Amino acid sequence: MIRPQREGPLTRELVRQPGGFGLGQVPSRLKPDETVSMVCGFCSTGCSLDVHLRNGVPVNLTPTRGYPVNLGMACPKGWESLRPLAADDRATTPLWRDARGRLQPVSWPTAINVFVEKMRSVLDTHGPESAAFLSTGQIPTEEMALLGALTKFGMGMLHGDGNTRQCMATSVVAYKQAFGFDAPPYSYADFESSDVIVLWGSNLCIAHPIMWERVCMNPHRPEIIVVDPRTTETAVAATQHYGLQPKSDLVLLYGLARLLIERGAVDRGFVEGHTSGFDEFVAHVGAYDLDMVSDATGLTHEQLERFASTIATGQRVSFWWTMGVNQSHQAVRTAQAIINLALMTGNIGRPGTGANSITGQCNAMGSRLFSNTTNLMGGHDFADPIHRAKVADVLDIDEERIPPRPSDAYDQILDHILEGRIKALWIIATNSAHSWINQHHVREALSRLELLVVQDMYATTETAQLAHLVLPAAGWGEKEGTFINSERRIGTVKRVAKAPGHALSDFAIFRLIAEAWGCGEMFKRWSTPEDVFTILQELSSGQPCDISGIDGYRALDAQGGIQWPVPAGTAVIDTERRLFEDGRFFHPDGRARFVFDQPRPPLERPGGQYPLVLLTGRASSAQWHTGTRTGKSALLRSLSPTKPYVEISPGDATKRDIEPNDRVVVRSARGSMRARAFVTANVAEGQVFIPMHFEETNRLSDSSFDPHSRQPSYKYCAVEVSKPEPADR
Ligand SMILES: Nc1nc2c(c(=O)[nH]1)N[C@H]1C(S)=C(S)[C@@H](COP(=O)(O)OP(=O)(O)OC[C@H]3O[C@@H](n4cnc5c(=O)[nH]c(N)nc54)[C@H](O)[C@@H]3O)O[C@H]1N2
Ligand SMILES: Nc1nc2c(c(=O)[nH]1)N[C@H]1C(S)=C(S)[C@@H](COP(=O)(O)OP(=O)(O)OC[C@H]3O[C@@H](n4cnc5c(=O)[nH]c(N)nc54)[C@H](O)[C@@H]3O)O[C@H]1N2
Ligand code: SF4
Ligand SMILES: [Mo]
Repeated sequence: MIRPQREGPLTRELVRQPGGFGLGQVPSRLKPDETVSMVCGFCSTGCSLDVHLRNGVPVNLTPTRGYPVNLGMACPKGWESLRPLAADDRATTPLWRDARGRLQPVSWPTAINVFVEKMRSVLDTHGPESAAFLSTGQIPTEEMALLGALTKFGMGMLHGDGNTRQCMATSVVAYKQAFGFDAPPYSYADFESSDVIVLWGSNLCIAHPIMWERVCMNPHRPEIIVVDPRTTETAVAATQHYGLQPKSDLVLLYGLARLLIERGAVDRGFVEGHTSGFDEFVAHVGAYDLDMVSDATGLTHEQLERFASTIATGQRVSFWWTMGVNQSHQAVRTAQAIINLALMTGNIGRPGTGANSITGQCNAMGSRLFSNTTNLMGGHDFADPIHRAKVADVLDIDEERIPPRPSDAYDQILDHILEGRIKALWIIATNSAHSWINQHHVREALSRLELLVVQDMYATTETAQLAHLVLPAAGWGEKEGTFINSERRIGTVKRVAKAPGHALSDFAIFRLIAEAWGCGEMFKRWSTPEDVFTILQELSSGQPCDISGIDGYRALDAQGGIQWPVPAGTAVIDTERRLFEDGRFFHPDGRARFVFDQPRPPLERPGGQYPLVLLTGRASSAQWHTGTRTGKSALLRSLSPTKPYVEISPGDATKRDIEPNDRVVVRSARGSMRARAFVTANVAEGQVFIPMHFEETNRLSDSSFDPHSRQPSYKYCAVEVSKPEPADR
């Protein structure tokens, strides 16, 4: 039996008020019949939603009219945002796995006590590398920052990463090396002012439907080019679709660069004035002639010529990329090859241009800047003594508390667990046992832990079901803070509903743990999310992501969100801003760099037993990742298939005697899953597609990573599809 030992004032307050008022959570300042605007908690578009209260309870919501992002629109997930809060399987009390292996309700003081006792025992016995955390791009920045500071500076952990590794790590590294800082340069207004829009590995219609609406508002009759091996919803709506061979993007990009050079489409003035490494790049792409590029990509000479000439003749060309680029074995160099096209043609820093990485989760950008995982909070560098001194000074902590190196990456954390070096893991707001690549690997790792803590809105997620300790968390709408969207816009989220049962905001949970750990003093300034926002402003000062000039949450609400940077003293803050209008980048010499490399083949090639390439990704605008939230809405469920299926081309189906809707088995060298055959010409012969929303999908995927970003290559592995054999039935 574990008894509460450390009961500080916060814990005592919690015992008095189980709902958690006062625990760093600003008590609701709302009027009972108010309408409250706040940023959506699903994707990185960052739409604003108006939540309507009646008698203090949210009854409905509508998209905010005049908000500069969504202009009165929302996608199905946004409209249904309140539904997941009321689900039956919300985690309402902490759960601890008893001696018989069952998760049993325990009180908060007991849960916190177990957490501190076990975590401390692991760290004391085995050192700072023996416990780690995995966090998320889906909680407010203030919560992420508190978690990152608590674990690394308070508890003395060295390693912590997040699901943004699965998603944005590639863009972070690509931008840092090319621009000198992780800085997506655009504003959504650029969707409306381009005359050529290139969507690379991005299914905007499904994954960012409101950004697609912005594309549709473009009055310049733009050429819309989609580069995707599949004929996606976005490809169908485009004016040009290039259905290249999967993972041949890098060769295609170098081939396009060569064609543009040959046509004299280089903006010499821009290249000479603002970049470095162009001559070397020209020499590098010389080898990528039409025959070679056509062989590698499967595109004809005519297609390649047309693609290049559309870019060459465009006045305002914008390049946008998402997971078709970031989730690859050579993702960083591919993203940089896109950046190179924008730089060499001078398509950056002007309206309607840019090398623009579209973010995934609602607050992935907050995580990139402030989670204290890969970067020291505020876009700083753990290895830089000046940065460590600055952060220590702002936070008023001993510099020795800041580790001199960044955390290991997600996959390395899992490897360390398998090697027995990491013994305790704290997972917050991510569902690794569904979403991580190669499920055998992650499930094996999680089963070896002495302590697995899962902090989630639901106790029913695949990952929570494996936990020793489940901490029940409030969700979007039940707490306060800020999110940063794809175009660097900071907006607020608010508490319009009370979390069910004893669930607490992540912020309150982190504060309780800080107090019980004995480092509450370190966080005395961190008592409300808005207090933390002020600290983050101070930390950001002087950085490219400087937000010290924002006058608190009130200013964010008054202005329809504010894009970073906003240095102190900024007199007028424009609603839409893009970076690099002065041609100055963040490297010390002010120049952007051409970065390039030799293309490499993927780790696993189709052939023999597994002749097909498996692509994975999003399937509908109504489904969010592992479905823990969207699966709770009957409306959203009715808008998307709920049973596993595999998209297969008519030719491949015929070869295998597979009819539409047949039951099939999909196998890879890792494992297998059952599915229905969806026979469609939208996938090319030799390729199949399975949505990531099914738990089984990552049983097939292969542990392959980009070497620079360590982002998983989710969109390429070898499989076979067949009718079930007697043994499968
Ligand atoms: N409805 C909905 N919206 C979402 C999400 C969701 O779960 N549901 N998730 C959000 C998140 S976190 C993210 S990261 C984004 C992801 O947004 P997207 O990246 O747009 O979505 P995906 O479907 O993962 O991948 C995009 C495309 O990459 C293509 N692709 C695969 N391999 C290659 C290749 O080798 N080359 C090229 N050029 N393309 C390739 C796939 O066919 C797919 O159509 O969506 C966000 N929005
Ligand atoms: N095969 C394949 N796999 C993929 C991808 C792919 O394209 N193909 N895409 C990858 C990408 S880009 C991403 S981003 C990941 C996403 O992978 P995950 O992060 O694992 O997916 P989610 O379902 O969004 O999980 C978020 C979890 O947080 C919980 N949650 C929500 N809000 C809160 C909160 O406020 N507090 C707490 N404590 N919990 C909360 C939810 O209930 C849910 O369990 O998947 C990756 N996996
Ligand atoms: S597009 Fe994204 S941010 Fe907008 S309503 Fe839909 S899920 Fe929310
Ligand atoms: Mo993502």
